Amino acid sequence: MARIGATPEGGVTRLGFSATDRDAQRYLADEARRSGLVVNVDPAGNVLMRRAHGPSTGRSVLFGSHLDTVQDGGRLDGAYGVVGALEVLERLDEAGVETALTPVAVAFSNEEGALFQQPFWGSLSLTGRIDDLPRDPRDLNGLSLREPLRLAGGDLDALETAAWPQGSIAAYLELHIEQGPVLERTGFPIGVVDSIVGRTVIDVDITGQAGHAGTTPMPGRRDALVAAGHIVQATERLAAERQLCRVATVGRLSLQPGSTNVIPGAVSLTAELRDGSRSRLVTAEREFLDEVALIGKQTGCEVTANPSLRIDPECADPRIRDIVATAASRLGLTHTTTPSGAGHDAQVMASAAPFGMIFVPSQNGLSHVPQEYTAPEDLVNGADVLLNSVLALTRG
Ligand code: HGY
Ligand code: MN
Ligand code: MN
Ligand code: MN
Repeated sequence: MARIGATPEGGVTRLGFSATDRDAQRYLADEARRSGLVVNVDPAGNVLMRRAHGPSTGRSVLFGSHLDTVQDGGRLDGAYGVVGALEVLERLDEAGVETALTPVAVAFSNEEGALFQQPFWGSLSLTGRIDDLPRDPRDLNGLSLREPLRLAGGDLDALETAAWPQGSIAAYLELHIEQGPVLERTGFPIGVVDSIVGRTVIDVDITGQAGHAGTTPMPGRRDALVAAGHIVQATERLAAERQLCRVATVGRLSLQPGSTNVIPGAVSLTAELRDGSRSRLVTAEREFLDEVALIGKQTGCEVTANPSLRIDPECADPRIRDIVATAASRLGLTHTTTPSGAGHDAQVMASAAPFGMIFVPSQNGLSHVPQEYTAPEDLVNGADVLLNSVLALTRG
């Protein structure tokens, strides 16, 4: 899988709904079919894999992750959980295991939101949260999602039919690299996730006055990038000094016209705030909006700030946490309880089903970079824990 979208630095660029992402989706589906599994792509572009013969009950246990990556990302974020899920389903099938609930492996579409800026596209659709999605999604270049989604086997006009009926999902499980340093530092091969951080993204547009960089005196300038600089610092302070949220990042910024001898007239940026508490996120957002308005006044720029994403923090289900911990113990693997600072489809699935997550160590805690690495032995351990957890959950 890591060959699809491989970068010279050893990482992967596989942006959601790009041609490369489609290649990965096709490769996955071909592998699953070769193993005798049944593959469907839903209207949101999610790939769903099932056994050809299964229980007649309508309730399912879903497990999987996402195949898309960030720009210049790693090989494992997302893909590990999807490949692991396919392997688990194949093992169940090869062994002829009979289950009470239906095991379904899933590759969610566009989890990262790197090209089409809506993250969790696939899981929000599958859980019926269409109101949280843009009506006419566009990528960073303004191109519509309609055609890329169709090429991926989806259908923008039928998006609401991607939703599963209430109560049809008995549980959701996700296997993922930790993406942080805790497991490696503490020496535990398995992390049992207890909670996932919440996230608010605010789109900020700043309009100043472009002009000649040589002739326009400093007093009275309305430099949109200077205003943006204040906003970047205010974002950092929000978490680092004021501790209103756990972390805060300006990850995207573009300016117009972008010439050495022209005063920047317009800037767009995103501020991303994360915390484990929903109410703290609400407060941090309000404080941020107040501060941004003040910076607009002080710099003479027109500033608009609109939240484009609000994803709640969520807690894993105690019963599923127990099942994962027991599976690890039986395999002779020590485990620790850990929160997730990264977002996951699991927290979106929380609105439809109880969820659990299994973490494996990330070397040097690195992720969203080409250096992302987990030792093969650790990857196998995680997949074994997933297999045994799915066995326990599908028993009913
Ligand atoms: O950004 C995140 O936390 C996740 O990797 N999508
Ligand atoms: Mn990621
Ligand atoms: Mn991920
Ligand atoms: Mn000139």
